[in-house]
Amino acid sequence: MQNAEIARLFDDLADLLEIQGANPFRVRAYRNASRTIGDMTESVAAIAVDPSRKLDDIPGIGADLAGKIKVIAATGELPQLKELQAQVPPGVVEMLRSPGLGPKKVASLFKELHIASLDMLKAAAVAGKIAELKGFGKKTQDSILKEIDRVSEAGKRYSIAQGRVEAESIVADLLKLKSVTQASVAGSCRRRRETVADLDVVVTSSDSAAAMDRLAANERVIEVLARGETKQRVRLKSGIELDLRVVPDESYGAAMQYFTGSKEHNIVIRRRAQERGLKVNEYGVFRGDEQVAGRTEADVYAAVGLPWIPPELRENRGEIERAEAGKLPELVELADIRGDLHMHTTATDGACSILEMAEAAKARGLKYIAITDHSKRVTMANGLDATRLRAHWKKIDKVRGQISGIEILCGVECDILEDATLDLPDDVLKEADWVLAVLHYGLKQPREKIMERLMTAIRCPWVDAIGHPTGRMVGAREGADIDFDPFLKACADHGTLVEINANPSRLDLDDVHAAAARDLGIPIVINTDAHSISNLDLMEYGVFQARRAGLEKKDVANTRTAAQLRKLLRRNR
Ligand code: DGT
Ligand code: CA
Ligand code: CA
Repeated sequence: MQNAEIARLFDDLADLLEIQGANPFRVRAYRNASRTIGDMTESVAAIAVDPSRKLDDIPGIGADLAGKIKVIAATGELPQLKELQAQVPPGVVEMLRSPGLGPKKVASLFKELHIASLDMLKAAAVAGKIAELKGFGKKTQDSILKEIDRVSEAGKRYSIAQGRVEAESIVADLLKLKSVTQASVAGSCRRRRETVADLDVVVTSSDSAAAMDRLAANERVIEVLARGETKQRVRLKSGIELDLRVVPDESYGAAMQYFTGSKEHNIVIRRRAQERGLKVNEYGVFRGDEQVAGRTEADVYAAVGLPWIPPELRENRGEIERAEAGKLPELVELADIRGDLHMHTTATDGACSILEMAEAAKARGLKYIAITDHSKRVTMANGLDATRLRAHWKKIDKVRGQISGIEILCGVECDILEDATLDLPDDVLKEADWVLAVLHYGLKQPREKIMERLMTAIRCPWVDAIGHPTGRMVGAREGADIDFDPFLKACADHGTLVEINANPSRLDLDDVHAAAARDLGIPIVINTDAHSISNLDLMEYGVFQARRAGLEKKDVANTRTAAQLRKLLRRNR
C-alpha cells in the first residue's frame, strides 16, 4: 500500500471522528499523521512489516498510530474506519465543507433530519426544514441556500498551470491602476504546489476601494462573493475563487509572508517571533505597538533570525532548520536548463516536425533536445517498431544539417511492457543517443510486477532514464505502486537517471520523491514531454517541482552542456 493511500485513510478517519464529536486532540493527531505519512519517501507499509524496524521511531507516530498502520499494512484496511463509515455516509462528510456548518451541526442534520448529502441539504433548505431545527434558524438556512451550489463545486483543486495563468493575469491588470503600487500572487500558487484550492493576491494601495472595483470589473470575474474594507473574495468564470487583500506599502512584506503560507510554515515563524518578544501578523512584525519589520519579506524573516526562504520550500519540511543553519539550497532556475530530453513529433503523436521542434527549442534558448517518439506498444500513437525508428533517426540526422546552434539527440520513449520486457530489442536501443523507458500500460499491476518491470529497464545498459516513473495523472489517476526505496537505490547503483516530467498534469516524480532521488545522488532530468511547440513552455512547471524538492542546478542533469550530459550517461562510459 502506498503512503498516499494510508494518509488518506487517516484523513477520512479524522473527518468522521470530528462529526462524531471526538476529542479534537485526537482528530488533530490523525490529521498530523496523515501529513507525516504523505510526506515520507520510505514506504510506511514496508517499515510496518519489517521486524527490524519500529514505526514509533518516526516523529509524530505514537503507539496507537503504529498499531493502526500495522493493521493497514497487513490487511489493507482500518477496521475502525470501516465501522465509522458504516455509521456515517460519505455525503455527510462532504457537508463539512459548507460554510457555517461545523461537525456538530452536520451531525445533528444527519441525526435529526437524516440529511446525508449536499443534494439532500439543498432540498431541506429549499423546503424550509432547516430553519425549524433547534440551533439552526433562518439565517443558517439562508446562508446554506446561498452557498450550496458553490460548495458542491468546492473541495475541487485546480492545476497550478490554470491557477497561475488566472492569478498572474489579474495581478497584471491590477498593476495598471495608478493607485496600486505593488501586486503579487501569494498562497499555494506562489509556493508552486501541484494544485491550488483557491488563489490569493496581495496588493498595496492607498485606495483599496479602487483596487476592489478594478478586480470586480475584470473580465475573468463572474461574481463578488464578499467585500470588506481590505479584502474581497471573487469567483472567476472558471469556478476558481480568488482572495484579494489590500495593505499599505509598509505591510507588503508581512502580508506576502502571511498569505503565502503555508499555514504550517507560518506557525513556526509565529512561534519564533513570540520567543523574541515579537508579534507577527499580516501587517507587520511588532514589538508592543511599534512596527519593527514588514515592508519586505526579507525584513520579516530577519526579524525572527532567518534569511529569506524561497516560497517553494515553505512547507515546514525542514526548511526553517536549514535556513537557521545557513544551509538553504540554491534552487535550480529555469534559466539553468540547457536541454529538453523528452518530446514527440508527427512520427508518432506529436503535432510538429523534427525541424519545427528543434527551431522552437532553439528560440527558447535551449542548446540540445532529444526527439523521443513512442515505441510500437503505443498503437494509439502509431508507435515505432525497429525499422520505422531507425528510419526516423536517419531523418533526425538529416535535420541536424538544416539547423545550427542546437544539438538533436536520436532518442526514443520505449515502453516497459506488462510482461517485464522492453518494447524494443537491445541492439536498437544501443544505437540511440538517449533512451527513456516508461510505464504506460498495466499501471494497476501488483507492486512486485511493477518492480520487476522497472528493474528490467534499470538493468538494461541502454536505458538512460526512467520517464514519468509512476504514471500518475495529478488529481485524476493514481500512479503505479512503486516500492520507492529499492527503485531509487537500483537507479543509483546502475546509473539510471530519473525524470521530473514537467507537464502540469503529470509532475512525476513529485517533490517528495525527487528529493529522495537527489539524496541518493541520482541525477534528475526535467523534461517537457512536449507534443507541440507550445508544450515546450511547460518546462517551468518541472523546475517549480524541482525547487519544491530543494534541487540545485548541480542536481539536474539537463543543466549540463550536451557534452557533459553525454559523459554522464552510462552508455558512454
Ligand atoms: P490552497 O488554497 O488550499 O491551495 O492553499 P493555500 O496555502 O493558498 O491556503 P489558503 O488560500 O487557505 O491561505 C493562504 C495562506 O494564508 C495560507 O497558506 C496561510 C495564510 N492563512 C490563511 N488562513 C490562515 C489562518 O487562519 N491562520 C494563519 N496563520 N494563516 C492563514
Ligand atoms: Ca489559496
Ligand atoms: Ca485563500
